[in-house]
Amino acid sequence: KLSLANKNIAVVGMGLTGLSCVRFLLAKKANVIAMDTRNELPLRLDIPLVLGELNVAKLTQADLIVLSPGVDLNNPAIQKAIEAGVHVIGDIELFAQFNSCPVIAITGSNGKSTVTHLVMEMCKAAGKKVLMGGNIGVPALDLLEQSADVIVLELSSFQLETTYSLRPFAATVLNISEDHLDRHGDLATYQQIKLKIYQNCQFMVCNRDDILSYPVNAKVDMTYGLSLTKHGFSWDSEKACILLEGKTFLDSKSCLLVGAHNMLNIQAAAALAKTFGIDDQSIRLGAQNFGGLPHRCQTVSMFNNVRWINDSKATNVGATLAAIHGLAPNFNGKLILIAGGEGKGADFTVMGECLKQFVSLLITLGKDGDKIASLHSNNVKVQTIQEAVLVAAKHSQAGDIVLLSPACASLDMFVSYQQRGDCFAQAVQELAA
Ligand code: UMA
Ligand code: ADP
Repeated sequence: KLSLANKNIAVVGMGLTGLSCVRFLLAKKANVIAMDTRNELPLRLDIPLVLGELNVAKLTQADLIVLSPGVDLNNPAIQKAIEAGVHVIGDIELFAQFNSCPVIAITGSNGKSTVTHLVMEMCKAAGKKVLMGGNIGVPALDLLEQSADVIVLELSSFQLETTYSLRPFAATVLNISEDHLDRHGDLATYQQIKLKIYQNCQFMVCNRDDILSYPVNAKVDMTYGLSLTKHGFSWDSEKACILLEGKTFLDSKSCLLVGAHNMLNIQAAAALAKTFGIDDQSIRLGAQNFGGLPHRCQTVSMFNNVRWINDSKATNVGATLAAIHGLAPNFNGKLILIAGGEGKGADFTVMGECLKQFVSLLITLGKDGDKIASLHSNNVKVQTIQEAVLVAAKHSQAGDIVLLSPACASLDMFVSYQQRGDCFAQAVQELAA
């Protein structure tokens, strides 16, 4: 266990994570210095604070650096401190060092938040005291203040990159497709970071149909996937049922979640809950009671008898492909897609075929919108979400779907994906009023 008392610890990044680290470290009697690359902070801190460009000398003087997930580990100042022998960790490593409650850990390029919620619902249905946190919004260290039967953690690649001693009770990598390559450089590096979640975990729960996320030379305890098999959880697309060991486990018609990707999410959550000893009935109840999270393939209006869907959380290509494949097979109208934003260095060409096959009209916006527009002959380029909604309204008729699923981050035009989704929903409402 790390000894923290009287140690000089630099916490870099004063967002949700950094502030939770400061609180935790002060309670452990460490000497904390806060750093942030912004020039001013919107809050007051009662500890030494260094603002602006990261200061190599100050970082090198520290006994330990605790890095926020939003700060690049490859930042030259951080790298110089590492070369000088300073250990760099993240908040999840601190959490792991001090936590004694069983952890169910979830990562993947897409579906993390949905699966994290599902696991929580399943454990709750079985009467367990559950805490949920990590990348989902509640910093993991804040969870240590309460007691629980189980902690469900959503972990990002940024968090796993600086984590070394987490020993999850059960863990899964849901899937791996390109994301955050602007930070991690290439897909192989991103993949290796995601697979770190399986290190020292007791039960490995894996997606047997996703080659990149399936660990090599490892003892996998339970699998899930959309392929039909007699092992683990699987999916019978004809009966639209989730199977366990080849037998009907859950009829999708009894669930509020829709789309093949969500049936996979339910399977993953069920497998994780099962390894933790949650009974089948509670697993079913948890799955059936969960209606999904806002901004994830959420119908926000039926204006003009058109289904307006907010999938603003689709911040990478994989999520947008899942949304289109999840919607298109069951419907006969036109699919109008609104996409574009900050592309994070992604290769959009892998979407080309899917766009040509299923999308009637493509409306693009944002920094990398043009790259997506070039993949579809029937495209309109716009400047704002409001304009996109107007164009979509003009070209849609009863029975169609208008889908905001940007395949990009929102930060070039909005403060968050939530603001982008809200802006879309509001623009549709204003049009309908
Ligand atoms: N900062 C710097 N220098 C930088 C970058 C950021 O000083 O180069 C500072 C900013 O000025 C700001 C602070 O760091 O003061 C922000 O810290 P942060 O970006 O690490 O964000 P937090 O507020 O700590 O939130 C983080 C996660 N954010 C990121 O990973 C970018 C949140 O996930 C998470 O909910 C929270 O910790 C609690 O664990 C959000 C996210 O977008 C939802 N995650 C990415 C994703 O899901 O794709 C990975
Ligand atoms: P994350 O927390 O990993 O970002 P979310 O559950 O918030 O995942 O969903 C993010 C986006 O990914 C949404 O657009 C959603 O429709 C899509 N999605 C959800 N589950 C999956 C999955 N299993 N595979 C691909 N896309 C998915």
